[in-house]
Amino acid sequence: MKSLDHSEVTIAAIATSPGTGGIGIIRISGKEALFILKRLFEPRHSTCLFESHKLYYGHIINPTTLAVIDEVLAVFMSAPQTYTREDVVEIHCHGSYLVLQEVLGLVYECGAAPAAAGEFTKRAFLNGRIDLTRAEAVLEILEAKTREGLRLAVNQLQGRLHERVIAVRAALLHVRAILEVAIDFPDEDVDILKASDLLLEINQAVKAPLTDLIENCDHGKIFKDGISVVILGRPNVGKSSLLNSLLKEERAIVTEIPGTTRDTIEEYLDISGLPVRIIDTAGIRTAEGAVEELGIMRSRQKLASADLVLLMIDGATPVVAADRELYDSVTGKLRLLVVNKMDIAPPDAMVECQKNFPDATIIAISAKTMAGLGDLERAIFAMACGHDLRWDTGFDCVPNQRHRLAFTRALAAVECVMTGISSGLPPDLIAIDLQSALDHLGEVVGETSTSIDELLDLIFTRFCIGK
Ligand SMILES: Nc1nc2c(ncn2[C@@H]2O[C@H](COP(=O)(O)OP(=O)(O)OP(=O)(O)O)[C@@H](O)[C@H]2O)c(=O)[nH]1
Ligand SMILES: [Mg+2]
Repeated sequence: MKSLDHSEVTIAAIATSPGTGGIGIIRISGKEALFILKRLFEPRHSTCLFESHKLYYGHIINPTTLAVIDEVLAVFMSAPQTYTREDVVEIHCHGSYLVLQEVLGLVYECGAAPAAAGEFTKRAFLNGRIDLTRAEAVLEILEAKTREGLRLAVNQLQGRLHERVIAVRAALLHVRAILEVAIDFPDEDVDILKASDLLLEINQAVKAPLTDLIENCDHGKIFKDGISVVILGRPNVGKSSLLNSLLKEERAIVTEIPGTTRDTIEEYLDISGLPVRIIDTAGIRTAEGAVEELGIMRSRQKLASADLVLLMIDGATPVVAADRELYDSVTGKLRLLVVNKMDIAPPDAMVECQKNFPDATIIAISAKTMAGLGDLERAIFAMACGHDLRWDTGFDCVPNQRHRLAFTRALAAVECVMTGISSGLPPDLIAIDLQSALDHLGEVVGETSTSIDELLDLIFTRFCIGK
């Protein structure tokens, strides 16, 4: 069978998230989009001309049975002013998932193929509407968990990263032009830059910005990926109360009975732009039953994958050996000792704690009155980020791991270029490393001489269907 070029196949998917909503949108992209719409859609006014980018009211009809499926708004958007740069149709149905499935089924029957994950955005890239960094930014916007993560993703979608890569590439192309002159006219006394000037230029226009981009990735990554924080402690110290207070909702059950929490409970928090997955766990003790034992096992599993552990003790009761043992059992992770119930703690509670945990960073709180929660959030942020709370991280863009790898490889090649120039290597040999640096930068934006099919699959399958 002849393999079809992507542009020959018209694709369709439900573009809104699964579940019931006010409206649900079916998106169709490709040459057949309008034809399919015309087969299924009965406009209210027979004069409907399907003008581009105009919304029309009407009904979706099953073309075989003529049954009315839904009352909808439909829009045809003519290429190239569309998300994919192909002809695009969107059908705005009622948000019942059943209705959407039925309409989508009819769309398929009329000739569309199911879209793969990320295929709309992939087409936008393949048709040259966006570069690869912007395509990835779409995914980052969908996945952003905090305002800061969103700000970074939007910056990337607006092309900040792309611009920076293009600037570095332009500088490298300039160096290549100089080398080519040297290759083409080896015996001529052409006016090319001195080696020292050339090295200076590469240092400023290529090496420094690449190093900067790699550092941005290392320091800013945490604002995109976030951290996982586990609340650990003996039963009844107030772990679930802390989770609720941080979330400002009664998420977990709180009682005075030790052993209340059996399963782990996970929620997301936004601490000044830092995405924090906070996990409440079952109190650690010798279990009184199979269910509690399983819960305690889960607590320990969560502990293994945590970045930071809040070891909680009850400030109203004396510190016991089990508290210290639990604290010591947490190794290789960031740790904070949280002393809870300060509202009913005796006056010497903190002195006692400091005596028992001289090595710990201690935060005193009351999950009940919310006292000290600001200090706790600041401490979590400072531990995770290595600096104090700031609303704006100051990054204009934060490359992802794929970009970082390409930048690191490009930087290594650039260093070879610099060594080559300073040691007077023949220009045609230097040009090989230079081309390699250019290729690695090309991978970032999606312009490379080598095949990038695998790379594209890797990137776009992380998307949801319909995007
Ligand atoms: N006075 C006071 N009581 C608190 C505070 N925090 C929690 N408590 C009480 O302590 C009891 C236990 O609270 P939980 O939040 O259920 O404790 P836990 O650590 O989740 O307990 P387990 O799930 O059993 O491990 C409840 O009666 C809470 O109301 C606090 O800061 N001050
Ligand atoms: Mg609990």
